[in-house]
Amino acid sequence: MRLIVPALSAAVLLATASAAVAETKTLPTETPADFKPSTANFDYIRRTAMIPMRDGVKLYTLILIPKAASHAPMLLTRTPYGAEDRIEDRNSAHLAAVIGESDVADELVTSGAYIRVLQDVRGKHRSEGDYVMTRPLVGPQNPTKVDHATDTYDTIDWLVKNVPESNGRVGILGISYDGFTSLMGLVNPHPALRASVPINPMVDGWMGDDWFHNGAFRQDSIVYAYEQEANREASLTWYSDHYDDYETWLQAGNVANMAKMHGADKLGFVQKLFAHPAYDQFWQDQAMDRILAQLPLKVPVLLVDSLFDQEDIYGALHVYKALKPKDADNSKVFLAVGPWFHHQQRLDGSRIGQIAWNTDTAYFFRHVILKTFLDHFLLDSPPPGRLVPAAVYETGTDQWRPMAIWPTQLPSAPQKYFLAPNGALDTTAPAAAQPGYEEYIADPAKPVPYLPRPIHIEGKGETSWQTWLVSDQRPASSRTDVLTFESPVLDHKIRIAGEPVANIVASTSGTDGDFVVKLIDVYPDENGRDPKLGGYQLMISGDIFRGRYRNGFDKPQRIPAGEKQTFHFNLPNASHAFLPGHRIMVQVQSSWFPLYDRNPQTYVDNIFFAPPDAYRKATIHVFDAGADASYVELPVVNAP
Ligand code: PG9
Repeated sequence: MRLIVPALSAAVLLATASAAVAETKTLPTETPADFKPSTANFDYIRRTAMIPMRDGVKLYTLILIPKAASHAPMLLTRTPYGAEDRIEDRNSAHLAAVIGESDVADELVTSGAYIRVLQDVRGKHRSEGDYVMTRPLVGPQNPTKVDHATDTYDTIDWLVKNVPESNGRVGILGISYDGFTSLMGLVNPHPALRASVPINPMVDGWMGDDWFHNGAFRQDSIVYAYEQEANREASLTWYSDHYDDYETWLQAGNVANMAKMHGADKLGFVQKLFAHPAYDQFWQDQAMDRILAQLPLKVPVLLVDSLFDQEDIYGALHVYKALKPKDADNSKVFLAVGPWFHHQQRLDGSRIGQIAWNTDTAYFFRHVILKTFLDHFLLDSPPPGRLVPAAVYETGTDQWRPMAIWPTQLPSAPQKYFLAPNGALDTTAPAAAQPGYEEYIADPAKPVPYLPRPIHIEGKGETSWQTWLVSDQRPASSRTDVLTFESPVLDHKIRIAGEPVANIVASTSGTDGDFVVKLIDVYPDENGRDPKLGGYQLMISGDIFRGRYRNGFDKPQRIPAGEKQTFHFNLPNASHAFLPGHRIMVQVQSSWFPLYDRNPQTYVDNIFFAPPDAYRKATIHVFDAGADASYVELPVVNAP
């Protein structure tokens, strides 16, 4: 018995175990080895590809093909913001829901006429490779063999060979950073690239787009660089520690301290910013208007500018200025300028902030200007439609003005408006007077806010950043450190088209300093149908200038304390009519905070690292009499 029991138990155990094995074998996975989702009822085909570049790096590319498409051109956007993040509703059978209004080309694509291609640039999101902020062209700033021009070329080459639904023609378009990549595509372009639409493109980050304006640093650039470069997925967001950005930046002292506090000083681009505060070779080599001016003009381009662009107000019109002279027969360089904030072209364009237009100007842009241009250059058989070389919206009279060339073909005459004693603004030069200047104290401890405080531009439903350029300037004009000069009430309309020029003759008790000049349309004291605009001060054009660059943007120089100096600079392009009953105003101040970093007003080599004791009050004199009178020159149009 004693011998039999274990033998029996072993047999039982063996049987139980083999039953268990058998049971596992008969419970197969419910997931098919090769499942293909059924998308038969979708109105589009979605494909993704890792497109190989010449250096072996593969770029993630999303291709959306309307089922109705055949022989359709491809609209390519190359972005650092995540091709997949551009998709509004990933789970829809309908392309219209998938693309959504975040895409300026949504209506063109959902009509079935175009194929949409979205690509992650190298180093971002699902693409391979290294990320470099607005990667410079191969050359002195980029020792590799690849840049956005080669990546665009290689992508287009792959697309025309691998998307059989296409007609082999490609248009590249995009807003801001994606506008910059649309410009890069014009450098040694692929023969299949037939059109480019850079919208609010970043062109010169030092002169007047995202990073600096005339040498004054835009502090939020650090936040942008952090969110862009801290990791590939852009999943790290900047933390805040005050509701009021004014307080946050004031407490940091200088920009380097702020960067260090967040760890942003470890980021490659932030280090480059700190190493290049002046307009040196680093910036000059990257300015897209300078680059494109040197190259043959091969691809038709529609440059799109926003009159109230809070990020890239400089770029599009400076590329236009560089390229238009090459376009002898007016057939390749087109322009659209609208009354928009940055990227508003894709949204509702019937108003900006408190200022309403009489139509949806963004709808007109997409459905008429953009469509006519793309159809003309990309479709096999374009529908009839008139290509207008330049369509520029004129605020004030609230209308599109078609023209051959902006703005030189308009009968314009520059007209000086002199800053004059007692806050006057006059077209005749003011007589000599005593003391011959207006005075204010610029205190870096109490810089002039660019928006009424608290300044909180991030957050749900927050639009103050988008619309700040049209915000009422009355809070500024009632400060003692802001000078205002105002014309009499106008008895006739004054149209302007082009870049106003600021010529400020001033002295400071410090050894460095900034000047902000704002050209303002003052509404009538009581304003008919829109009473809330009674007395509104609408900035038509305005910018900041860092005084150390008065003798050259690459030549920072100490300002001799107490000596009269001339600060001469262009303001952003304006297309506006000051109407009868309105007044023209110019404001002058020495800070615009925290949008721009504070000038310590004591000359230091690198303002990013200015020590606390360099920040000092300064007494500013702005001359407004006799031969030294400061002025703003307006590009006045002599036509109804
Ligand atoms: N203005 C943004 C940007 C462009 C290029 C470089 C840095 C920032 C943008 O909206 O993409």
